[in-house]
Amino acid sequence: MIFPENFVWGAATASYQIEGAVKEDGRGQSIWDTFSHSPGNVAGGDTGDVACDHYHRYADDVELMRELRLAAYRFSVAWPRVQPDGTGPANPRGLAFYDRLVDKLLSAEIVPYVTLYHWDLPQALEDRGGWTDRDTAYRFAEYAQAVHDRLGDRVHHWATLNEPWVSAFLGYGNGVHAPGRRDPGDAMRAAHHLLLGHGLATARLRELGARSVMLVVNSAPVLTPAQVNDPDARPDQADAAGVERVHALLTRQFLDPVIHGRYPAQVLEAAERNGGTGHVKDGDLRAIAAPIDQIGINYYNPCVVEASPGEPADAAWPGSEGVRFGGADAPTTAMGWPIVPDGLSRLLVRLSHDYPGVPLMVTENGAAFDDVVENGRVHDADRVSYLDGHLREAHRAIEAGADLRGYLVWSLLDNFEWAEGYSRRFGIVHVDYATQARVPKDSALWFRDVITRNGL
Ligand code: IFM
Repeated sequence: MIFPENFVWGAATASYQIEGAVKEDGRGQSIWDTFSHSPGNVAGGDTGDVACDHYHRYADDVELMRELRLAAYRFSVAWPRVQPDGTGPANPRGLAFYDRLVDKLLSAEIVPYVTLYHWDLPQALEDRGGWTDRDTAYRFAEYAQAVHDRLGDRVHHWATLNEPWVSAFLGYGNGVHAPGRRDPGDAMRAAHHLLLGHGLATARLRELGARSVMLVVNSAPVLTPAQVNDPDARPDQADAAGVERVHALLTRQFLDPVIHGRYPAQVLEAAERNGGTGHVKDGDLRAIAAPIDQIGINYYNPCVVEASPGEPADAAWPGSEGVRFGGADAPTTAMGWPIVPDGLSRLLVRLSHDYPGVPLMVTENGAAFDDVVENGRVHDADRVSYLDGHLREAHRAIEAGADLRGYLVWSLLDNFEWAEGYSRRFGIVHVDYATQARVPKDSALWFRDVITRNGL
């Protein structure tokens, strides 16, 4: 099973999850510093203060990437390193870290894919309303320019936001993520302002000459329990309407405005029921629809729903009244997420149908398992099997016509898994947090061979 020529193979990480060094070189405070230091928010009271100490160990980490033959590395820039208070002149010492990282990657012949926002909003902006404040979108475009001004001569692949659904609905809806706010109307407003920030930043990056810009969404096929194991199962009318509504809330809420310049009816209805649509101003949808070059897809598991009359909306899903979210009849990862590899092909095929002409890239896919180090090795057969299954489905989607350009595994390193702290390990490289020793797991060696063969 061989992938197309020039298929991009790599791994992904994010700033707050791996960097540590939260007080170094003038970095300001982010919402995740505040949130993780507030008792009760993160398992075990873990914080990103040290994480994988990548800020100091980046050169060795890039050497490891070279040994694993990665062709691409997707990392994020911490906004509070660049603008400690979220506005104003760029902090050259903060940018210098990414300068060094990019140079090191290029010397290892690894193509940098830079994500501008992977959830570490400067706390100073949150104090002014965060993503519920329209001004944050304009500040984001300015920040994007500051990063491009410093790295744009060497970085050609840009992602604006990582998973705006998570930022909006876990950050402002159910409060499981920073900043920990819980208001459905705030969540809907945050989602719109994130999109506006994406559109403004995209236009700015293009003016500055960026070659490729994408938006990265967390997406999933929305399925009834019966459809999980039987793609041909036909849901009844109520279930089918629930499935399409949740698909609109999860995926179309972001991709329809960006690609088609309009919100789906189900999203407008959800906004109407939760504070209205007054935050959507004239011209916003035109700005949001600034052309992009690729859609980044982060896929882990399907979203399983069925109609349940009278069910109130889930706090993370304004507009989901009458729908119950459930599990699937499938094995699970250490996150409790069902393992359904063909969810990936079903998703990619649908997205290529709904957004024709826009290439896709799997910007995250991977799994947490309870790994153990034995005699200096980690035999993570469960992760190898997860990755193998999903790559087969990625290939199947390509054969079915999806324009899939690459696959980035989540994650290069075990890291700070947000509200789960360090209790969940997603890396293909094991990190001993006491010594910071890195041990490539069997999955890393397996992935290196996949890259070398350009296939399975
Ligand atoms: O760790 C996260 C990442 O930051 C965003 N996508 C999902 C991963 C696993 O939960």
